[in-house]
Amino acid sequence: MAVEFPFPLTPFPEEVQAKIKAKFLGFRNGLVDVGGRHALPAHYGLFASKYFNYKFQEDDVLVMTFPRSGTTWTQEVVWTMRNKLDLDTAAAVPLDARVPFIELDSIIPPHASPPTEVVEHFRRRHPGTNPKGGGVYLDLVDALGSPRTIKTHLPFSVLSPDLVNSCKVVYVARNPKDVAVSFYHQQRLVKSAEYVGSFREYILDFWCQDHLLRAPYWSHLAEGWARRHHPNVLFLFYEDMKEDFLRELGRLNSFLETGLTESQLLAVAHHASFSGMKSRGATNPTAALQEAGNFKKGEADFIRKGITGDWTNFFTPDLEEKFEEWMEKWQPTSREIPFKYHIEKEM
Ligand code: PPS
Repeated sequence: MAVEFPFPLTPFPEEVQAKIKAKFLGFRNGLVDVGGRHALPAHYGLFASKYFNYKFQEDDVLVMTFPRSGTTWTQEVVWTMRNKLDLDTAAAVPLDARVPFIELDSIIPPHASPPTEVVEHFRRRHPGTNPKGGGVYLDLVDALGSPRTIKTHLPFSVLSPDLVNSCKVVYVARNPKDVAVSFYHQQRLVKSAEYVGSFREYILDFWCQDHLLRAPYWSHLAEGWARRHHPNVLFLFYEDMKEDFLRELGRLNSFLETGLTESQLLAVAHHASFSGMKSRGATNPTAALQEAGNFKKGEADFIRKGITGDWTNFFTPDLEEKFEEWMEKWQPTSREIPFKYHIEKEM
């Protein structure tokens, strides 16, 4: 029996909605606050209970992140490791079909359409059902053969309370300054958000106010960090993966029980290198979204720079000061999580 979704969905106050709608052209209906833990487009309400009640399988692995924290990279790594380095399939099938994004139905705006092949796939499985309300991406997850690897940006609290006892979760965190820069570029790029303001406005009016898709950053991180010692959770840092990819692949190998040899891990590292992933053309991770016209032309690539410390190229001293004030507000989590903002030597 379905359990009632435990959080209120509250639209942001009118003046905040007006500010959001003026600068994020994709959020035509504004954003709703989900119990102070997460902000999503209004039509998330259609799916909240489905996600909360979704039963994961014992051999599922969920890649969970706040956006722009290394999700795509980790999806590629985990899929490749769990599929015995099947690079032929990796080359032929886009990552978003191999590792579906479970809540994408609640992000694609009601005025836009999911890629045709995703809708057709749904129609074949559910003749006569309306794909709009049915959850075409949720259905991609349902249709996936075992062992499934699944992407989510949802925090733990809005998924099944029993999640960590049902399957494994790889939680990836990245320092908030690089996330802010990367998210700024991504929110300009994706038409579902279509941010049209400056970086300055983005930081002052949206990020530091937590008036942002998926905000608050720190509550998401706090939920992941609190579960880091659970045997079914592996908490990774993007910066550690940049610093010593093989070491982190070793940790994944133990956690996922994939039993790969040293030379196989080297092959995974090669396959999931930044340059490899950026250049994979038609099979790149976001091929379907790109083909469906979901990306705005003239913006930075989805797989952009892939470095630590790019924030220093965007933050002026006064923006940094405001950002630090925002970090203070989110103590103790913002002090507890030991982020690196620069790394000596990137791989
Ligand atoms: S999303 O939109 O939330 O799914 O984005 P996400 O995949 O979490 O994060 C995107 C950032 O990760 C970088 N990236 C990588 N870094 C290192 N190595 C590899 N292989 C790699 N693949 C993606 C990507 O470039 C984004 O960071 P920025 O700083 O914007 O370059």
